[in-house]
Amino acid sequence: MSDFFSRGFGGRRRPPEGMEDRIPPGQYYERGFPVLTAGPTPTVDTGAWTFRVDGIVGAPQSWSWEEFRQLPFEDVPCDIHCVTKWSKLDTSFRGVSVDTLLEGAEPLGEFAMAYSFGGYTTNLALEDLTDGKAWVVTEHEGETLPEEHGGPARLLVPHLYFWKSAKWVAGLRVMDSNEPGFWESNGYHAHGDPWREERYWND
Ligand SMILES: Nc1nc2c(c(=O)[nH]1)N[C@H]1C(S)=C(S)[C@@H](COP(=O)(O)O)O[C@H]1N2
Ligand SMILES: [Mo]
Repeated sequence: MSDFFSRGFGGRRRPPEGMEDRIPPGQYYERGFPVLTAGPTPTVDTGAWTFRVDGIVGAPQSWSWEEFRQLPFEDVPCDIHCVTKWSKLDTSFRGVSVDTLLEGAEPLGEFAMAYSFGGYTTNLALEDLTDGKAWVVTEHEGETLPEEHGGPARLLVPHLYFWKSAKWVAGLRVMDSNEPGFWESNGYHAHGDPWREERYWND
């Protein structure tokens, strides 16, 4: 009965034994994969899709869908943490490391704005996008990334709150200052480390 009620009230369940230390402060264990989108879901046709690295770079980059598919893909097992307090453990994605995408671009700034089809933006320090910490992913748990979760491609930055993982991502614009993106302009923290509870601008 208590199991029925805890599931009935939004799935605020305790994590399985031994996984408690993987839930950051103030978060709860979620078994599902909620969809959180501000505004309508854009339909992005892979025929028209490109991914760009632009802004202040020595050599701007652009890949078509077919070109992107030729890049080296990696499996990314991870836990994800949404600022609305759900954490999903032991999920996985597959995609291209941002290290690979920045390789030929010669970034000349320390920050980037991830921008999406549909207009969403989120800012990140390059330090949080490099050294195996961020990917542009096209698969989730062995399946094509569903449209509502950002397909055909989304940014994945699992060590930061999930609003940094821009769905329908179209590119990274390198910047010399840390300009706020969509949620960051609306009170969310510039950095967003779930282990430090960097939820809102004054946290
Ligand atoms: N383009 C775009 N990306 C986005 C969002 C959005 O509204 N638009 N929402 C963000 C937020 S707040 C979260 S928590 C995650 C949710 O991803 P999901 O819907 O796959 O769970 O996507 C992030 N990326
Ligand atoms: Mo979120």
